[in-house]
Amino acid sequence: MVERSHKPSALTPSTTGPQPTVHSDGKKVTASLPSGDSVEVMLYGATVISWKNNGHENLWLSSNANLEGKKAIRGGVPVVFPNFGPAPKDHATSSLPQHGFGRISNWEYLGTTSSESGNQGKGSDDSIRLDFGLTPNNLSDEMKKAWSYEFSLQYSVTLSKDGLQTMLNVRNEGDKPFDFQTLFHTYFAIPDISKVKVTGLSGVRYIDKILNATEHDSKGNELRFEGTVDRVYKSFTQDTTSILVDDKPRLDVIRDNMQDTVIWNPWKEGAEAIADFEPKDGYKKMVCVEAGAVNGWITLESQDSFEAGQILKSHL
Ligand code: TA6
Repeated sequence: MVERSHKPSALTPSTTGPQPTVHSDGKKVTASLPSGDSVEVMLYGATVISWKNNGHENLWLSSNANLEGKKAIRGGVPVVFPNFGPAPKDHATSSLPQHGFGRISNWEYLGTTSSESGNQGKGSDDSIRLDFGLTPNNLSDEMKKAWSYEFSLQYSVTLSKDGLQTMLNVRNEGDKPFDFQTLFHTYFAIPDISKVKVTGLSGVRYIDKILNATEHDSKGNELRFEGTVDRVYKSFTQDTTSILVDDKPRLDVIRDNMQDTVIWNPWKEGAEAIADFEPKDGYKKMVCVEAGAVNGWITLESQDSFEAGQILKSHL
């Protein structure tokens, strides 16, 4: 059982007015605000698979995504922990799979907290937080053996009128330090990749995974897509990366205590090679903009904790 600093409070009925609703069926937790905005989170991987605002779906989910807990979910917001990409051979994570165990473990649903708007007296709640936890007790024997550290993760997904926030708290519960990386592998739904540009990249160096992991300076502030893109933009000073469609702001990713952003689109060839990526031309309708701490490793000493996250804002 994950110990929590703030235990879930039951939804406190406000004086009057509509309340957020939460439903959990043991596999998935769904929350909605009175405005109709909603979020759906699978316990498998604590993967957010849907985030809607003003009737629009902001996340891309493969039509062939496995939602049965057999495979990392292809789409939404998979949580990468404790290694990003293939684990390096000479590292404590070396026996773990690509992107670690966070996205392929069954998390515990810890509960819900709601907060009221400044709408005194009107009682309209304007945000709802869902908390999920993961400890070694939740790992498969194979994963526990592959990474035998004492840790606890608390993942909080907060839906508000202003957007969706995801925060990860990592705590070292053991007596030896460990290294980790983490990232929110967010698949955004977009209408047409040829009309998309990503901005906020000015002056940021990146590692280009399709050019043998060589380092480059980003030329200008924006990135357009004309083929496979798989880049790690590292050590940002500005905290916001934006997705524009037809030059109009569509989505913002605001990093909190995370220095890196991965940008990925597999394009036609990549999509063909990924069995659960469907439809195959779905690469035209998605782009991954992934806030993370993946350049190097964070070392967490015994009993220390680390917290970081992102805020996603939709302009729709
Ligand atoms: O975050 C980008 C990336 O690491 C790419 O290199 C890419 O292959 C992708 O993630 C998808 O990885 P997955 O293990 O989900 O197939």
